[in-house]
Amino acid sequence: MSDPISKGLFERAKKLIPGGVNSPVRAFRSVGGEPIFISRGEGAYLFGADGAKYTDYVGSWGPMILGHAHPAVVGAITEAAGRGTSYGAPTELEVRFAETVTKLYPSIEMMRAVSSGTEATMAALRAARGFTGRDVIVKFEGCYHGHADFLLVKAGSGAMTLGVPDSAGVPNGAAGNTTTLPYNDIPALKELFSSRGHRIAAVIVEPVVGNMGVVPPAPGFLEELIAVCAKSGAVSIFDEVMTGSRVARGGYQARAGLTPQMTCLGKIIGGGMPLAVYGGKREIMEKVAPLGPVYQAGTLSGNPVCVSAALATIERLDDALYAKLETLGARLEAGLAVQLAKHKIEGCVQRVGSMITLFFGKGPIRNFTEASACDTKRFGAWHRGMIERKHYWPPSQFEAAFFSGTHTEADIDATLAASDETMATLG
Ligand code: KE4
Repeated sequence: MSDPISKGLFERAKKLIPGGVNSPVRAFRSVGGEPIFISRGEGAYLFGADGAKYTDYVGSWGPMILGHAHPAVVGAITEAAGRGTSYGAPTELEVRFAETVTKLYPSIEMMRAVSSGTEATMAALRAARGFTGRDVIVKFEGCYHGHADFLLVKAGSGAMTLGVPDSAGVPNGAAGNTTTLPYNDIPALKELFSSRGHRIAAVIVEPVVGNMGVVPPAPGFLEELIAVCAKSGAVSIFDEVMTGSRVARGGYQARAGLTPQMTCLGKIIGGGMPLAVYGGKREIMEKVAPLGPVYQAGTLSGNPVCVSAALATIERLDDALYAKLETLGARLEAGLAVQLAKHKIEGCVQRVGSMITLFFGKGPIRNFTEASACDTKRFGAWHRGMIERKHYWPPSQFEAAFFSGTHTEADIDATLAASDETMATLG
């Protein structure tokens, strides 16, 4: 349950902000709780408005891989802000940022900075459509790529039909060129491309899904996706907004040795500031204005404060960090799996690096249909128990949890102890 101060703030917020929050998942609606209002973060911890200390596994939904308020990142922001927060003109910082990102992600030959993951995927798909001259885009059920109209689409009656809006306010026309397939379904992908590949502008995919909970790619799925795109002239787009520099310094593409034609980045790559990236093959990106006919723009794109935070973050993404995150992740994953067996609870734990999900459903979870079968009520009860014990887990069964380089084995063990106590109450 939330604290009296959060309750009071929530009542005030709900009067002026839809649901009292500036992004829906923060409202705790899917876990039957009320949001904790946070006053500050420090390393692995968040502090509620009432001063209560929580071990944090949301990490601002992924960006905080170095922990909250990292001194070097805060220092870089402060120093940059002192020189002015935005000029609306090119800077040396943006050149360094582009050189750093393209070195980290060699598949990105040319890139553009934007201010959110939504902007990055929206612009990448527009560039792909402009490059191919085609309209149809393909996404996968359970993957989320931001809230652009044509991405808020649920699967049509069959994979062969075009999408229908998955949100009010999205006109049929906007959804009509989006086809949705089941994630990890290679036959469905091949069938779609054999019949309609010539009309497909791009396929966008979370290379490891975080947005239905953590679902890794099946062996060969991403390789096949890249191959059918190359064969048909469609553009393969890895949405690495979440996985980028999370599962490996160079993202999942580095971890798996894959080369998509375009990549979208956000969260960590922006140092936890409103900074994201889209980019890829030079021949595609040269279609983007002012060089080419695909328009895309942004008042604050690449501003010096955000870029300074990003560079301070990226330069600290070293091998020791990822080795520590792997050790902590393996400890957390094993501990949770043992508890499910001990308490005879149907569930599974799925993890790639330092993104992890505890599913209350029979595993393995390979797609949205299987994720949707999970017991969200039981997840809600477990989540409330964790919040009561001051472990701030993402408030949705269909999200990934994250931890940082500032988390310790003692933090993980304390979280496991809280989970063990909570599972004992689930009945
Ligand atoms: P933003 O527009 O929220 O910066 O990024 C959209 C986006 C794009 N692609 C992927 C793979 C993403 O995970 C996201 C955003 N992730 C969610 C968490 N599942 C952000 C949290 C929120 O919506 O408040």
